[in-house]
This record gives sequence, structure tokens and C-alpha cells, in this order.
Amino acid sequence: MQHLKIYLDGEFVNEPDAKVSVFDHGLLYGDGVFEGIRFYNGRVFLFDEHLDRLYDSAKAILLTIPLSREDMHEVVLETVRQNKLRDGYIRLVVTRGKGDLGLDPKKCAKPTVFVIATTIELYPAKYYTEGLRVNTVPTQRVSAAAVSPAIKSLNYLNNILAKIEGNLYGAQESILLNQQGFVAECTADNIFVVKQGKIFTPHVSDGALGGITRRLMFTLAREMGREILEANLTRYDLFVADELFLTGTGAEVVPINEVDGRKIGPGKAGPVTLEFIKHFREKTQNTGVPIY
Ligand code: PXG
Repeated sequence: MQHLKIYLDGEFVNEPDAKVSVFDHGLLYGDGVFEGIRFYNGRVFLFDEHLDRLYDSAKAILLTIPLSREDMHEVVLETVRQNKLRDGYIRLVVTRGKGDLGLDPKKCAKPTVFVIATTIELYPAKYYTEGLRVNTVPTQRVSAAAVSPAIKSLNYLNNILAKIEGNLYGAQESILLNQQGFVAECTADNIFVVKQGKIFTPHVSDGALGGITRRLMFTLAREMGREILEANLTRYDLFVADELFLTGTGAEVVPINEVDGRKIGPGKAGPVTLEFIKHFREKTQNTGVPIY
């Protein structure tokens, strides 16, 4: 079997040789940032938006990425080329780097950078017509005053605890509320509500990651002659929604058919959700930065 080629600190290495130190603070303390990016049909989708967020996340934690944006751009494209892929997933990670024990970032001389380009396991196609069963979980979204949910950091325990609670319930995704009880987001997806023809999504300040797919929904809505409003949403708003859908790089745009035992709308993908899915797929096939 052909090994994946991984970019690691300036070199392309075979996957079995792509190793980081047990003293890397990304591992020891979750000190680092990452991006998950998709490429479709030989083009990197929303590439600039992902690079913008990566550099913003790094800035927010005072981590200087040792590659210029232009070099990072090329490294990502070259990683996909090395693996001869046309459709798949890129994981771009920058950690604080290797350092002595003790959480002080000053112990780390040089950030670790690696890029994985691989294929992605997708949700089964039926979920895009039938929808997902989701729940709200007891674990609250971490507050912006603690760790801003806008930072795409290597600290995912908050989300993982929510995921575990979802697994216990048998849910396919789970919704976190913030400390005020407003809907924040899902474990790895943003959420949208359709009610009486209007479309709503939580404010980023309610604890949502500024999702790249979330932002694309605003553009698609404009193109569709619709409008999305940011709002404080409660569980009640979810229960009585006409339609609910999730967005994320991995999930794309996917309907929800049930929340906490309440059937949503028709109990399958509704018309507005299907319209977003159609427009989203057109964008994935027709836009992006050419790789080859
Ligand atoms: N909220 C959270 C907490 C996320 O982690 C999103 C929303 C959606 O954002 P984007 O920019 O993707 O529209 C995410 C994204 C993975 C993986 O491998 C996770 C994400 C994206 C891609 C892959 O777990 N999270």
C-alpha cells in the first residue's frame, strides 16, 4: 500500500515517519491551532477563508506561524499534489512546538507545522435527505471569557464531552448551549433554524465558531434572494422550527429531523434546506483554488 505523504516541519515524509515529540506542547497542553479544509474536483474550497482563520487563531494565542501565508498556501497545495488526490480533506495543524514540561509557551522554541491531505469518510447519502437525529447536551459551550470559541484551537475537550453525551443518547450530532441557555453550536458544526420563511443562526458571540461554511450560507442566501438573521436562540426555537440544518466542512449542509425527541418539520429535509444543499454543492464543484 502506498503511504500518505505528510508535510512535517519543512519536509514531505511517509506517514509512518510523520512523528511529533511527546514533549510537543500541542500534545501535552493542547497548545496550538488547526484548520480542516476540503478540496473538491481538484480545487481547494474556500482556501483563503481557512488560511485567514488559521492566522487569526494563531494571533489570538500569540503563536507566530513560522511560514508566511504565501508559503503556507503552497505547502498545502503541494501536500495534496504529493498524494495525487482530487477530492478529500486537509488537516493543517500548528502547535506551540517541542518544549520542556511546564505549560509556559516560552519553553517552546519553534512551532511544529504539519499538513495531512487524505480522503474523508462522509456521512451516508441518506442523511442529506432524511436528516440527523440530534440532542442538546448538559455540557455547556465554554465561555468566550475563558477560551474564545472563535479560536480553532487544539482544545476540543468541551466538544468531545458533548460528543460523548450525544453518543450515550444515540445522536448523530449534539447541540451545546451557552451559559445563558442560548444555542451556541454543535460539536463540529454550526446550526441554522428555518421558521415561517425566515432563517436564523446563533451569533458567534453566543459561543459559535465563525464557521467558514456558516459564512458561505450568508452568501448563498443572498444569491437565493433570502436573508439569514443572527439571533439568540433557545431550545424552544429548535423544537418548534419548520426546518433545522447543520453546516461544517466535514458535514457540509445536512438536515436535522429530530431534536430531543421532537420531530422537526416534515421529519426529513425541508425545502429551504434542500435549496441550500443544492447551491452549496454547485459552489463546491465550480469554485476553489486549482491544485494542479
Ligand atoms: N463549530 C465547531 C466547534 C467546529 O469545530 C464548525 C463549527 C464548522 O466550521 P467550518 O469552518 O468547518 O464550517 C467546526 C468545524 C474534524 C473537523 O476533523 C472538524 C471541523 C471541521 C472539519 C473537520 O473533526 N470543525
